Amino acid sequence: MANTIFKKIIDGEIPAKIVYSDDQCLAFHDVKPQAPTHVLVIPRKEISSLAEAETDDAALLGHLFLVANRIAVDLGLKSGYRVVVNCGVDGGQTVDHLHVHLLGGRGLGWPPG
Ligand code: DGP
Repeated sequence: MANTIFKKIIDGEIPAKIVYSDDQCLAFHDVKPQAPTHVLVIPRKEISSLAEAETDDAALLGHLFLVANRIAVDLGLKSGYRVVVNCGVDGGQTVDHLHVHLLGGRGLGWPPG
């Protein structure tokens, strides 16, 4: 798997505004926020996309979502938020390291573009 920008953040090679970290994942503010709060939750394990996740990753995937909710609570997103996983070219994925977007702080339209 390619050494992505997110792997460099995990390894501390490039800086990020980290909001949460544990032995399984890391969360940091998106450099190009699409909402007042825009955080990325990424597994430390290198999984290129949701399409590449395996059955053994089930607990890890669940953990990412629970961490996203914990961050939403910590950041005061009382009126709601959205979590998004972009997958592949049509999904708009640009970084080939699985990540969960946590977006909040404004009303979010539906359907997405
Ligand atoms: P996606 O399109 O789903 O692959 O989202 C990738 C996101 O990653 C995008 O919203 C911008 C963000 N991003 C890209 N490079 C960096 C970086 O170096 N630092 C941070 N914090 N975010 C980045």
